[in-house]
Formats: sequence, structure tokens, C-alpha cells
Amino acid sequence: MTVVGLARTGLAVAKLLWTKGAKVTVTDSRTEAEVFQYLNELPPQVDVRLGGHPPEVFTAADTIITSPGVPFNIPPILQAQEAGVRVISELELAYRLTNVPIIAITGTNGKTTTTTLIGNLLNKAGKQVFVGGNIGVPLAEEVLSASKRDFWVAEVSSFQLEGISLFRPSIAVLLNISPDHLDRYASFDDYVAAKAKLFVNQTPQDTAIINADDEVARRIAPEIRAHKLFFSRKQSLDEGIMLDGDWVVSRLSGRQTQICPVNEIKLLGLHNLENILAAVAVACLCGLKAKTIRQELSRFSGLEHRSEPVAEINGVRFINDSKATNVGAVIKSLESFEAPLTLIAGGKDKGGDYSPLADIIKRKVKRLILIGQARDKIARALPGFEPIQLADSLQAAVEMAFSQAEPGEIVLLSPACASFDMFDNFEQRGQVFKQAVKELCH
Ligand code: UMA
Repeated sequence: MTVVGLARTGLAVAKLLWTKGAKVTVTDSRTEAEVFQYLNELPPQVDVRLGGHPPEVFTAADTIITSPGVPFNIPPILQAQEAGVRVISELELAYRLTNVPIIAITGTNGKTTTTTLIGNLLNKAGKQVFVGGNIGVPLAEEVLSASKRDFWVAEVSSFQLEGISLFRPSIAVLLNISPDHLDRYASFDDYVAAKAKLFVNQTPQDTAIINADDEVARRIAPEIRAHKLFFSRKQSLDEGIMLDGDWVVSRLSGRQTQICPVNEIKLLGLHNLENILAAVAVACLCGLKAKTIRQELSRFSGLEHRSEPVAEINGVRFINDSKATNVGAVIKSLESFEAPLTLIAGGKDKGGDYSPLADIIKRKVKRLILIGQARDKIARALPGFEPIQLADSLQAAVEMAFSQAEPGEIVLLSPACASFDMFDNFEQRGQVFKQAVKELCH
């Protein structure tokens, strides 16, 4: 067995396969010094090939298991596939090694918030759940732990879905699809096709929970064989989870139940309301009582780096939305605010088009400050909008924003880009933003 990628996923897969008695080789394009922390934890019997991918390690394998960050179209994988070697993702491997029912959540945006909320709801109802996947703990790590669980609640990315063949979640949730990761996919259609694989093995015994307000999700729906349950924040549905006046309600098997008044929900933002409706749908399917759901919705206030309130200084509110790494996320974030905004955006370009931002930026944004590699490309996509200012660092952008913002206004970091041109990851970018805001007080 060959494991490609030696980071968190690769390590868990190698350990799991070794525990099961397989002969394991791990390969990573990075050097020994770069993967040191993972290398140290590998069982000594595992064969390791670093600093590149020797083709024979791929062609001689019985099965290749990829980490999510490894594209399926790198030459050694393509050659091995041509030679008849089976290539699967870690998600597929973990699925084959468990009997626990899986609730899988995907979407371009809102996955982590929804996954966390579903985990919290089920926990509150006394279920034993594992919450993991793209959210941080690889599923292979959970297989290794062999804990007794009622459900796995798994955040799954398009990268993980690319390498499935049998993976079949009992409940599959699709939140939304908008352009993202176009540096990895040849087209938006390819990205949509990867997301749609979530449903491909489901049967009418399984359930697909779908956002009725999302155009792309609706387009996929007719091909899904599972029982379909829709949710909507805009429409009234005959069956599903929706808003009725000021309440979140479920309408299931002809019976309407009031779940929670909207004004009791702690989580801010219209996009989060969609995430909540999806989580409520899962909770209802798993038999949770309205009272239990209501208690959790009036408590859960969201996650770091996702529309996270940071501080209010001289009447200016600062919001950290560093996780908004694509255009769709920024649009949803901007839709949530009424006050005049200073938007800080930019970072590493992922090959997408920024022009869908033009309209909402004209409507909601008072001034735009751009940082990072993509700043000129973003500026070019917004003809006629002003003022646009460029900053050389996030700290400088925060100072610029504060010096111009008036009381009652909001300064929002919502980059529409990856972080890797200036930071290790979106978390570090969010931390730097929060630190820069803190320093304004000194
Ligand atoms: N590598 C190769 N050859 C290649 C490409 C990469 O050897 O051609 C190596 C890299 O050098 C590196 C390793 O593969 O050492 C990278 O593996 P990885 O990126 O899969 O890292 P993990 O630590 O295993 O993290 C992955 C997910 N990462 C990605 O999908 C990029 C994590 O999602 C996930 O939490 C973790 O598995 C556990 O399941 C992160 C993510 O950014 C949060 N996801 C994307 C997103 O949410 O937008 C999809």
C-alpha cells in the first residue's frame, strides 16, 4: 500500500494500515526536514520516500491512498492508474473500515460551522458522536481509536470526495456550491461534479439534505437517488425545514413543528441561518426533540475566524472573517451587515473571477482596502468602484481602516482569497488581524 502525503492525514493512514498488518510505503514531495514532526511518529517498519515521488512506489502498489491536499492528476498517480493500480482517498479507506453510520456535510461555505453544530446537537441528545474529517481530525485517526460511536459527523471537502468509489453516507448534507479551488479544478463544472459525488452511492434508504435556495444544489438534486429533504430560508416548502414568520419550523410527514424563534438564535448572519436549517434537518431526522434543538441554537455562537466579532473601538466594530477564502463566502458575509463597511480583502489568488463581488461591494462597502498577491486582480474586477486603497501588510490595512472609519461603522476582514502568500493558513491570518486590532488600543 502506498500512502501519498505525510501530514496529518498521511500519518493517520500509514499508522492505520500498519496496524492492520499491511506493508506500507509513505511518500511526500517535501523533504525530511519539512515533514519532521510526522516522520517522528511513524512506526519504524514503514518505508518512507521523501523529497519527491519515485514512480515505482506508485506502479508497484496494490492500492494508493491519497491525502486531500494531493491532486489526482499528478504524473505518478496517473501512471499508476494506467497500470491498473487502485487509487482511493483517505475518506474512502476510512469508510471501508467502519460500520458506524456517517452524516457527511459538504458545501463551498459553512461546512465547519454546520458540522460542529450537528455534533453539538447530537451530543446534547446523549448520542456518542465523532466529529471530524476536513474539520481537522482525519477519519482514519478515528478508525484507529476504535471508539464506540452512534454516528460519525464528517465534514468532507471536494478534494476528499474525488477519491471515493463506495463511500455512502446515511445522511448527506449539501449546503451550497459556488466557485472555489479553481486552481485545482479545470472548470467550475469539475468542482461541482466532485461535490456531487457525495450522493452517488446513496440509495432510497439514505437521506440527502439539500439547500433549496442554492441554484447549483437544486440543479444536482434530480440525479440524487436518496430520500430528499430540502431546507430553505426564503421559501415555504411542503416538506422540509424552513422559516415560518419568526420561527424555524419543520414540516415533516404533513406535520408542522415549531423549533426555535429566530431572535433566540445566537449565530449571526443570513448565511448562518442556512447552516442552522441544515443542522436542524439532521437533528429532526435523528429524532431530536424541538426543545433540545432550541436550547443548543440559543447557545451556539459560532467559530473563530467566521464572522467573529473582535472588538469595538471608538464605536467602530471589527469583524474577523478570515475563513472567507472565496468570493461566495464574501458575498454571504457582506449580505449579513447593514452598517457602512470598510472591507479588507485579498491574499493568494485561487484562479477564480472576482467580478461577482462588484455589485454587492457597490451596495455595501464604503471603502475597500486590498492586500496580498491578488490585490491588483481584485481591483481590476471592480471598475468604477472607489475608494480602493492598497496596503502592504494586514497590520497596515487595519491601521488604514481605523484611521478612516467613523463611529457606527464596521471594519471587516473577509479576504476572498487563500492566505498562503502572506500567512501559514487562514487561522494565522485571523490571529494577525485580531492582534492588529488589539494594538489599535495602545
Ligand atoms: N503532497 C505531496 N505531493 C503532492 C501534493 C502534496 O506529497 O503532489 C504532500 C504535501 O507536501 C504535504 C501533504 O501532501 O506534506 C499535504 O497533505 P494535506 O494537505 O492533505 O494535509 P493534511 O494535514 O493531511 O490535511 C488534510 C486537509 N487538507 C486539505 O484538504 C488541503 C485538511 O483540510 C483536513 O483538516 C485534514 O486533512 C484532516 O482531514 C484543511 C483544508 O484546508 C482544513 N481543506 C480545504 C478547505 O477547507 O478549503 C479543502
